[in-house]
Amino acid sequence: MTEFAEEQKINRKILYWGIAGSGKTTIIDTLYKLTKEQEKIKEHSITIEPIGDLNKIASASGATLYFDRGVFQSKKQKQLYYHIFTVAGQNRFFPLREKIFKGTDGVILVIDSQTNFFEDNIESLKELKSITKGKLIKEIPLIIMLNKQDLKEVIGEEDFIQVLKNEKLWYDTDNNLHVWNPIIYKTCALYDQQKDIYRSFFECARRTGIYKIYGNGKAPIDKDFSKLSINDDI
Ligand SMILES: Nc1nc2c(ncn2[C@@H]2O[C@H](COP(=O)(O)OP(=O)(O)O)[C@@H](O)[C@H]2O)c(=O)[nH]1
Ligand SMILES: [Mg+2]
Repeated sequence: MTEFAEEQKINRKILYWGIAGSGKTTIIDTLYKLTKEQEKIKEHSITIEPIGDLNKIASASGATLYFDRGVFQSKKQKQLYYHIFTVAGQNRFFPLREKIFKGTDGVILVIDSQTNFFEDNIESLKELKSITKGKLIKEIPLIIMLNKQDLKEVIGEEDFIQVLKNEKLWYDTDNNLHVWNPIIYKTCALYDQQKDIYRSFFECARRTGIYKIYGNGKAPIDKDFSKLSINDDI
């Protein structure tokens, strides 16, 4: 019986990637609180709930040591679980990031929007690109959070689209992958001022579902699925 139930489980892995201090741990803390409390966020009803507590391994300074991990269950499809990880952003943790990346179905890139971190963010994106070996967007949906938008001197959406274009992660309208261009959210992760924390997770989760169900693990391009609501699936 238990075994049967086990077999039915669908697991999806979503990874928050970005430089140290960009806000990844804060984001999953806020996501955890929002989904635990099941508050209504503007137009959204929450479709996941946390299972157990978050696992966070931090150094004395509060920086993530190794990674953070949380498990969330879909409320509509009880057999569907999201395993959410964050990486430790410091350079020395590169081998660990490579390991944690394995099996990832969707990536949320967390940008520290403060202008003085512009180059560091690009380096982090380049590292992600090298680990994913050409699979970003094509096989692994990518969502961008321009985080810390509550601060002054922050980069805007257009600045980051240019970065994505330079990295060949932004398709023109004549390419049928363009519907899967990364969605860019301007976020704040701090719980009391949170902005688009659930929404950015939701869109990544939705895209991982669409890639699996309609694209056989790839971005479906024969039909425009990008606006398709798979609310029932997440
Ligand atoms: N002002 C502001 N601070 C943030 C935001 N997100 C995270 N922080 C702060 O940035 C610092 C680093 O955040 P943390 O989540 O530990 O970053 P991580 O290394 O990516 O996990 C902490 O002091 C957070 O409170 C945000 O959206 N706005
Ligand atoms: Mg952290």
